[in-house]
Amino acid sequence: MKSYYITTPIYYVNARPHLGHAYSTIVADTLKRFHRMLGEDARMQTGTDEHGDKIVKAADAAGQTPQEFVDGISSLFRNLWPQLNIENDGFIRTTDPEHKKAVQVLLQRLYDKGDIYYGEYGGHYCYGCERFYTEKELEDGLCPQHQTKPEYISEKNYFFKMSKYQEQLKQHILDNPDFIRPERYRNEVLAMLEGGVLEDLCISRPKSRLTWGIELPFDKDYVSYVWFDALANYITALDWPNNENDAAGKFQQYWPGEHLVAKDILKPHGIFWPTMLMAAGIPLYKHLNVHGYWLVKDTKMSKSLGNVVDPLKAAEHFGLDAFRYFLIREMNFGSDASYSAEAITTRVNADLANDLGNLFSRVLSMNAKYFGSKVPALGEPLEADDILCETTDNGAQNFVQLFGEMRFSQALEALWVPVRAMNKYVDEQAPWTLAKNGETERLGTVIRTLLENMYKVCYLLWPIMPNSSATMQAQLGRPQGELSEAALKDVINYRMHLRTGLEIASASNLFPRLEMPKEEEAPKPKKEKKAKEAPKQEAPAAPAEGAKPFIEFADFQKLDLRVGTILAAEQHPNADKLLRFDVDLGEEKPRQICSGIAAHFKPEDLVGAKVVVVANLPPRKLRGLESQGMILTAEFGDKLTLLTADAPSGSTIA
Ligand code: ME8
Repeated sequence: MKSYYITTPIYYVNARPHLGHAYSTIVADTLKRFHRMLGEDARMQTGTDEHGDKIVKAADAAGQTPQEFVDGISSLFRNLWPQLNIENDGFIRTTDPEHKKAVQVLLQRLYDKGDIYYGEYGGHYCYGCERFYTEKELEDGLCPQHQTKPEYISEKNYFFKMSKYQEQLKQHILDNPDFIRPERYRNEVLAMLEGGVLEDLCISRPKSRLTWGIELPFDKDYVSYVWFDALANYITALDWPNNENDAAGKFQQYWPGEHLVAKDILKPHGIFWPTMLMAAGIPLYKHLNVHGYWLVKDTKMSKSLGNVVDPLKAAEHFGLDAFRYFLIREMNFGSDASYSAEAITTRVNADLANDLGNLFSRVLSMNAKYFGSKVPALGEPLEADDILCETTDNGAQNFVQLFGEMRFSQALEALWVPVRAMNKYVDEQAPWTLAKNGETERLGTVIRTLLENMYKVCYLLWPIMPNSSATMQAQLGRPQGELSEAALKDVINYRMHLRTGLEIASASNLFPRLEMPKEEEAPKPKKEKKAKEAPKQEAPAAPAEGAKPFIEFADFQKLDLRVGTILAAEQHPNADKLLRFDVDLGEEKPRQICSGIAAHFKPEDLVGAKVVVVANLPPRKLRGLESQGMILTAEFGDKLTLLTADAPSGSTIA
């Protein structure tokens, strides 16, 4: 039997789980279920990342020991997943003794091979990010993520020779175009690999500074860097290294697997982890699947901004399956998406209450009225019946293909083509008229055709809405049996699945309409608050007619203008006027910027251009994509040129 292994990030235990964590974990669960539906031996893995400075600080703040603290929060994650109907097969904690031993084996293997060396390092250390920053990467001397002043630390540490594997990794990505997907993230990683020699990775922290970590097996004065420890979970959870060469063990059975992460942790997964695997002589993962952020009012939902949504409360409020459906349908995998009570209400009412729920409810109650809830026989089909069946067959096939390509939103869209076609078919065939005219055989054929097509759709919805799918299948008199490749092929390829004469449900009310919420009061992001508190200054009158008013020098100084290199450019997927760019501003990750200049430039002509960017505008969503800055242009009549500067990425303009 083919096997399939899907992992989520292991989450930090410095705060409670939120919707972002729930999204990744629900996607992993739907993928596992989808692959079970394909008849594969599918396994899903999640867990918690419990070492490092961040955790020690959070434990201190809570007045607990690190161990007490991590035990408490880790169990919040562990207990949440079943409540969201997530069936993870494993839950790993990086404080598990087996994991610690395995990480030590990995460290020792790299050390013995000569891929770990001892050296001196000085840098600006941000405790929030748990990493060193170079001078260039800081913004006004502050950490770009946390806006706090990092501490300058110079110390001796151990380094992993990441640069040694740079070329090999680049070649692997070039040879395997979907190794990192969607493509924009592959391009980001390639840009990092092509942008100069990789810095070797500092993989230790001296115990004088931090003891909450896994001790290096070759130096008792140091603990492992949290990322080195965390990434290894993907194989230690399969009992590596104990079963490395055991064909019957979990490692051989499931590795290499599939990883699922958001774009925030692209670099550790796209660069650190594959080079670590290369050094250890372990095959690389199959794919790194990268999704975007859930935004609340155009700002990333994150614990540090205090604008998080509690997934359990949302699931309780909207209904668990409706909530799962919304998350999978609403986010275009790879891009950002917006979460709000309005968005979920609109989506659930349209797709579930109106389209799917209404279809089940009206067809089952007509069947009850006209046939005493017994499945009617199929008579001679007419062209309209064949067209409907073809539409459903195509929708089912497209769904399976798109879902397998991680295009979840499009997959569900494809499945809703038959759902809508069925509602239209009811309206056009007007069973009530057939009943009135006594055309019982034709009436039976219409109802039976509908019931059969409804069965196909609800069977396929199981990975996303397991409970509702099972209920709908049972309502049609065919409770879900064993999942297998043959069963799925049968559902997709055959048109008759129900039993004539069998008594089935007489009503269905799975997805009640939701009340549109009153003006939603989401907590305001802290950043926004800060900006509002800044005192307003009246500017003097305009210098000349038609020109803008004078501004204070202090206002000008607030602008963070920087040189950025365009690494990638493409048409915005949802707007003709916009282009989407990845721009290197000398930061850890390139920024995504959307700009309304599509009418003036071809995206491919702009790659490599060094442009001027306003870097401190708050991120804003433009037609579904977050734009993290603005590219400056000069306008004359209807001509537009880009403002460019011949200086390295990240250079400040003053
Ligand atoms: O980074 N939208 O843990 P973490 C979508 N321990 N997904 C989101 C999200 C959002 N707004 N916010 C968080 C770590 N996530 C490390 C990982 S793995 C070896 C170590 C999800 O608790 C998303 O999956 O900060 C993201 O990658 C992850 O939570 C980060 O979780």
